[in-house]
Amino acid sequence: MPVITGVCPHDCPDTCAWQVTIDPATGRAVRIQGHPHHPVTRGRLCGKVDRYLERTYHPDRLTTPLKRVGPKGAGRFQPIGWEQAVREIADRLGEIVARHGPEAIMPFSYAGTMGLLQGEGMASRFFNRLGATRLARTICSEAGFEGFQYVTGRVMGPAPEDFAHAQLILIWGNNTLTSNMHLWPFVQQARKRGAPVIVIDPARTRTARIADEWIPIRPGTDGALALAMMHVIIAEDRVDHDFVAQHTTGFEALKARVRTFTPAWAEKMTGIPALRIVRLAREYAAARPAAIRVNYGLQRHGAGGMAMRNIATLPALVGHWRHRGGGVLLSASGAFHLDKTMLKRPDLLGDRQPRTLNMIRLGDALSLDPARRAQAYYAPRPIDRKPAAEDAGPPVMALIVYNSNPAAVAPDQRAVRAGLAREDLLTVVLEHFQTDTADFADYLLPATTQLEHWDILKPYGHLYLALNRPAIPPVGDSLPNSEIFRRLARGLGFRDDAFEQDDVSILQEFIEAQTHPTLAGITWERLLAEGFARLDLPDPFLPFADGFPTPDGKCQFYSQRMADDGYDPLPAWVPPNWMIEDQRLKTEEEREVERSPSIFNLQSLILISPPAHNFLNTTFANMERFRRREGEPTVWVHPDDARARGVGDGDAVILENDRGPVQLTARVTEDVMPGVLLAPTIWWAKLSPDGHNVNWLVSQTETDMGGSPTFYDVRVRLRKLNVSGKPGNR
Ligand SMILES: Nc1nc2c(c(=O)[nH]1)N[C@H]1C(S)=C(S)[C@@H](COP(=O)(O)OP(=O)(O)OC[C@H]3O[C@@H](n4cnc5c(=O)[nH]c(N)nc54)[C@H](O)[C@@H]3O)O[C@H]1N2
Ligand SMILES: Nc1nc2c(c(=O)[nH]1)N[C@H]1C(S)=C(S)[C@@H](COP(=O)(O)OP(=O)(O)OC[C@H]3O[C@@H](n4cnc5c(=O)[nH]c(N)nc54)[C@H](O)[C@@H]3O)O[C@H]1N2
Ligand code: SF4
Ligand SMILES: [Mo]
Repeated sequence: MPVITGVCPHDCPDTCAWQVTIDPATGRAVRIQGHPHHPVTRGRLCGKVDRYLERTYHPDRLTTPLKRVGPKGAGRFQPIGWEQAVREIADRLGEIVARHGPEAIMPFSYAGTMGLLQGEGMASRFFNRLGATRLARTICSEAGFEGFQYVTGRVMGPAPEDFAHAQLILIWGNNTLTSNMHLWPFVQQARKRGAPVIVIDPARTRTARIADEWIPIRPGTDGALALAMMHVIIAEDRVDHDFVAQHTTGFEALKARVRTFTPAWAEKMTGIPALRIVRLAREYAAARPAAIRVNYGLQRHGAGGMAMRNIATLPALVGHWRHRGGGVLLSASGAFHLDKTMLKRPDLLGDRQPRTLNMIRLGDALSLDPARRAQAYYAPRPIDRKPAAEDAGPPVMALIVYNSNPAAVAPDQRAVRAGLAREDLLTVVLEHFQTDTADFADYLLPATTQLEHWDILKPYGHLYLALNRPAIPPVGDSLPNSEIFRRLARGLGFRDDAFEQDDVSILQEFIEAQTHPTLAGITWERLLAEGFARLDLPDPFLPFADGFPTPDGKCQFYSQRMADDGYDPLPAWVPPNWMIEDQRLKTEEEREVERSPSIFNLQSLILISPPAHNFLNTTFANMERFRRREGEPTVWVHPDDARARGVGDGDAVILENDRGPVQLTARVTEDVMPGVLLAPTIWWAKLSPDGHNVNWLVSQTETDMGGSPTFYDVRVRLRKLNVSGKPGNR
């Protein structure tokens, strides 16, 4: 039976290569497995993508273009043909451009597929040609990314395979077994050679449970831990002076800066005993080397950028970048020097400079109030300014959603849905399934899955570029995103060659257009023959052993760029928003308790909502099999916090703040720190008990860097759902 090589499209660091077996008699895919020769995949897919065939052939798959028949948001549609759908959408977009200008059209997308073509390839060509509003894609990683690259110049780290050579592994804000499982075999190899594995996390995750040690930390305080570690390393002179002298800038200023950040001080911030911090710093400095796997969990806080900045500073101080496996891995993406110009065709913009709106403020962006629209502008640094209301530009009159599910994943769901419910907003959604967002579509267009289209994937957790070949023809009348945008372009009368090229020739030309030496050996022919190829980098890859791609070639203990952008140029302590709010809330709550002393404990808790093991963001959460494995929308509550509120294990509870409420089931457990709630997510709202998921509780507040969301910096009150089943206990 024919076997086709492809690659997982999902937003996951592992970017696994796969093999799909086709039954020649029926043309159907009958088997999917991890590619046995891919050095990171090593023959295994995760439990979700093991079932990718089930997802592709799912009876709920969208197979024909649909047009809304019911009221907005009701999710009632009737089938129409492609020709009619494209004509009607193009006509309406044309009218909007004529009346309001092209900026009234807004794309909304993220990483449903990370494919370069089906992601932002053809879509960018289309929106550039239109001159539509640009989207700042900030929902996941920008805060940490910015914080990291201020220090090192580019975001790269040790290859996952090289973790096997570390003498100490810190898993810092990452649930590896859930969200990066292909790193684990290498962690285990290091462990067999004697390296301890320490997990730093507010929760005893499944990764923390099988590690050697779990160090609980209060959410958003990692920056304080890193500062105190630097304090100990410098005070006890455990510094690699040779590396510091050759490859860093600002050591004396750093030394002065961290003097007051003692372990005793950090204990008060983080909740980690001072003695443990001292020991951690010593163990860290002594390892030759230590590998830190840091991920995006700890930067979804108000000060997430600075926290990452501080952590990224650590390895240079002790010279770990010199050694195989040493350093910090946040993302490998900086190792890929891909030139995407021919893919995205920015030239199609001409000299137009459309506004850029921040995706995490979709609620504000869709508002008809210009003052709120101005708040949606992307202005990520202190030196950037949001415009005045009168300069906010036209209201968004058309939203085109692909590769994303904002009616479940974006902050401030009440605002998002108020926008999506606007009768005067044209919403077009390209999807596989009728998601929460799809319910709000005027036109719902069926897209192909990775089994049905061509693409190229750039991973962010390892060094292998990969080609995806289609294994089966499109299911039903579905089309690749690339083809949908091509047809919309033609419908709008765009005659540019950019919309005439087919997928294979775009990808081939893209590969042939690359000029960076690390891509030299990666030819189209080779990708066709082998499926994936390692960047032409030395093995071991020591990204910063001989210097840093910063303006002065050095690791920035002191960063002039940070100063220029309006930040503290040195590692600094910036508290998370919940800590800043604490004081204000405390007094408010005390007043409320005085007014009504019988009231149940109002003291608010910090909510974090990291990825559920069996979902990938909201993808897979509509499949019965995975929902059964997850159980139901749950919140982990420490026994002390549960007892104070009369909450028992398995009770229905309500979380609320200015934005909620959200109903969940309590899991009373010591696996989460006191004062912290953990709700694994992202559940579909319409498949949740009260039609709300946790993103009803999250605000549109932006992080200190990158304009990212503060998903894990959320103050909520917890109470038991009363017996009548109605929220409320007052
Ligand atoms: N199965 C599965 N895999 C996924 C995803 C998924 O939804 N499901 N999502 C994918 C995506 S889009 C991404 S961005 C990555 C996400 O990858 P990560 O951001 O690494 O997500 P997690 O692995 O859940 O790790 C986050 C951990 O951070 C902890 N945490 C929260 N706040 C803090 C804090 O302030 N400090 C510290 N030290 N820890 C904190 C949480 O308890 C959690 O255990 O995973 C990808 N992989
Ligand atoms: N509370 C809370 N909220 C979060 C997070 C959290 O940890 N907690 N995590 C945040 C993070 S890290 C991220 S990255 C975002 C993720 O947000 P999104 O990127 O929106 O991720 P998904 O919810 O998986 O939605 C992707 C959608 O794209 C569709 N899709 C997949 N492939 C294709 C394709 O080829 N064509 C088309 N047209 N559609 C396709 C899928 O069916 C799916 O519905 O969510 C964020 N939201
Ligand atoms: S979701 Fe991640 S672990 Fe699962 S198959 Fe895809 S790349 Fe691999
Ligand atoms: Mo993400």
